[in-house]
Amino acid sequence: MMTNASKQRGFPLIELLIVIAIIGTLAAVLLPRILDTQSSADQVATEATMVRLKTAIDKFKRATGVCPSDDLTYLHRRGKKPSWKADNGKNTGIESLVVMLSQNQKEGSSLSDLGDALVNMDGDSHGAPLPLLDDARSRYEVADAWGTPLAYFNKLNINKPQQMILAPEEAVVSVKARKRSDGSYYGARSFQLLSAGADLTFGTDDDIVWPSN
Ligand SMILES: [Ca+2]
Ligand SMILES: [Ca+2]
Ligand SMILES: [Ca+2]
Repeated sequence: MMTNASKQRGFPLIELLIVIAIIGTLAAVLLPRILDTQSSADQVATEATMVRLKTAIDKFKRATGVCPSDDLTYLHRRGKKPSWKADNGKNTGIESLVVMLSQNQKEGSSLSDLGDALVNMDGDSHGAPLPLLDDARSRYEVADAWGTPLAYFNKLNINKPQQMILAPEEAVVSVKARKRSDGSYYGARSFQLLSAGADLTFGTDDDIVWPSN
């Protein structure tokens, strides 16, 4: 036969279970929102970096008539033999953009203030200083807010996949420029910047593309 004492001991347990259930429900409701807020802040930061690069590309285009190359060849074509090291074939598009923009003030723009957004995931070296980048010799990429290097395609090579290393020691992935639903490339007449987005993977729905229309 159940005593009054054992009945009373039962109530706190039920209350505890109810409290746990409430906390669990709250966490289930609020956590995705908190993560969403962080994710959209990262998206805004990534778009700001892209706008920043777009502004620099526009300046380069006004001064030279072309968009920066994505294969480190543009200065070759102008007869200026660069003293930098040969390309290792990885992350070359975005590296080429950084190099082109960092040659001189007339055509380019200092990217030094990008700070932590300047990464070198394939660990290569430029071999010569970049005048507008604090004499950096690392062959930098520009990363999105999640730390993944952006992809940069010049219109001339927009249909060529690029080989990229997205984090140190990771395998090489092939990255394609993003297409609209009608099959045309975003930026087909100029250039395309592409972020892998929150899932850190290129070619998925959360990728962020510039130009975006
Ligand atoms: Ca490289
Ligand atoms: Ca690099
Ligand atoms: Ca993605």
